[in-house]
Amino acid sequence: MKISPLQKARYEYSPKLPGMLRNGISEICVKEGEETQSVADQEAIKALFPNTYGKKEITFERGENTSAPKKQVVGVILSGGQAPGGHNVICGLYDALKATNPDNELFGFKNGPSGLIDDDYLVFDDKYIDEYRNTGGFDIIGSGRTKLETQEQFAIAADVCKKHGITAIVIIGGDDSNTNAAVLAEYFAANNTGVQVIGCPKTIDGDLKNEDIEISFGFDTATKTYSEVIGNIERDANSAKKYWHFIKVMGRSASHVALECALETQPNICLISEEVAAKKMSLSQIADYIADSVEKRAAKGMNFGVAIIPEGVVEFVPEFSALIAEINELLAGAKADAFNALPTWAEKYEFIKNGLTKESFEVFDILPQGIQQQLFLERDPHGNVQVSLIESEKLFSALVADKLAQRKAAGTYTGKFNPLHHFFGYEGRCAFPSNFDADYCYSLGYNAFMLIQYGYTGYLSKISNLSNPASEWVAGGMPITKMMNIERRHGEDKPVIKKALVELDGKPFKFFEANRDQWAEETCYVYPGAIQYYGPAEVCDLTTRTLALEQE
Ligand code: FBP
Repeated sequence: MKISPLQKARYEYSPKLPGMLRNGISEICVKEGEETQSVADQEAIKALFPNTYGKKEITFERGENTSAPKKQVVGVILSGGQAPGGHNVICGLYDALKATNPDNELFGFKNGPSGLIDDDYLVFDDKYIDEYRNTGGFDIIGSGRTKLETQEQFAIAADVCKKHGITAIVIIGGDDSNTNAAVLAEYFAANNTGVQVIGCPKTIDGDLKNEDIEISFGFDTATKTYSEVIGNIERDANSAKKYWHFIKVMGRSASHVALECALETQPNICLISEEVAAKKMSLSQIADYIADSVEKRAAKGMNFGVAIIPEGVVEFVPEFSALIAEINELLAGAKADAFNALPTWAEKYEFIKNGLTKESFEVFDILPQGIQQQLFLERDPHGNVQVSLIESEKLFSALVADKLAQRKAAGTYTGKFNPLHHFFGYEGRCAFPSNFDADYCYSLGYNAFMLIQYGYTGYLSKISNLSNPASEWVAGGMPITKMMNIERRHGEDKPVIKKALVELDGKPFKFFEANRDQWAEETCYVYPGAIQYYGPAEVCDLTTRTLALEQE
């Protein structure tokens, strides 16, 4: 395999561990803290997790390692969307496991959680691991979105573990995967399998965070990657002075990615879905808000700009959600066949007009035809509209163009508006991890093994104090049940890790809110440039603006 000079150089990078893990395995001791309670619905969660609920928070310290000597055979799984640093979690896990006992083994279950059920795995050795150190991607073993959640799957998992003598499973995933890790841990404990389960917090979306988990890994690198390109686009916009760039960024429902990119690059506009929902903004109001910036900038001779649109924003517009719900209903079951049989768009349009309520039809009618058709063509296997596929960057630029045409007709606007569209998502999920993610992930994996070695199960590997240098980071573990509450999902009450959305009273949003009016009218762009892997720590090891503001 041909490798790039950077990849070769990154093999040599030594990830930084938290100070208390640096003196070698023999000098890591454990300190137990308080017993924990779930963030809400304590009685219900306790009843569902009788064997793993209420355990103590733990931290590691320098001191004599008192863990029981035992051969460990650990299985690791990558779950869900890629996030930079996943390889380093596995490298850290492997290094701690081998440093503890060279006979310990690490199994990698392939292509996500299904690998455990299908008993599809590889066993890591030094040569294999060394090819993936400090690299992006999840190709070391592959990832997948199969959920481990049924009793049948758990029983098969227990058999697979028994067959290989597996003592622990590490699940590297987001909120859903770690919820399932907690359920699996409970099953293994209830059935006396002797298999422990540890989770590691992953997702570029940044929505797996709470008072214990400061940041999910991958968010730092992905947002730096998008910010680099957004900064480049800003500079291009400011050079050519003729385009408005509408840039959609990934992040599923939450707007953490969009907000972080805005804090890094100071664009003219950044929509925050959580604010759209809180203020119950309509599509028309959002379009007016952007058009105001276009108009004010045009009045100063600046017919260019940059707008960041979070991936999930349309779901947060109340009238749009109502429209989607009606469309799902309108095309439920056999009605979809009647609709599909109509030969022309004009006939389909009439069918829609007759099927929707007046309010929803009004919303439908202001959408550009391309988006209207997308709503009826792109359906998921259950027949529902796939909201994530809606090209909201094009939707908003079209709505803004309509607003500006009206203002032109009214004689209040005389500028030019040439929009261009971009979507940044997959570009950032497999970048070489920043030093922060390389260090954080390696530490999460190393720490996960220490949790295993000390006999813990149902815990999330926890590294905190992250806005300080790595030497001051704190390593430990938190019972996953502590992060859970009961939520209604698919018509059922389920114990889940609470998803973190952008907090409108949090410091990152407040900072953005205090500055955005100026950014909307003037050109205040910041050009972050490429991730720096070598050089002074204040350039190379800095984490996100979001985390820095949160910990101010
Ligand atoms: P995870 O929640 O699994 O980390 O994935 C996040 C994400 O990258 C979202 O930002 C995006 O909406 C989604 O995955 C895309 O999924 P897919 O890779 O299946 O297209």
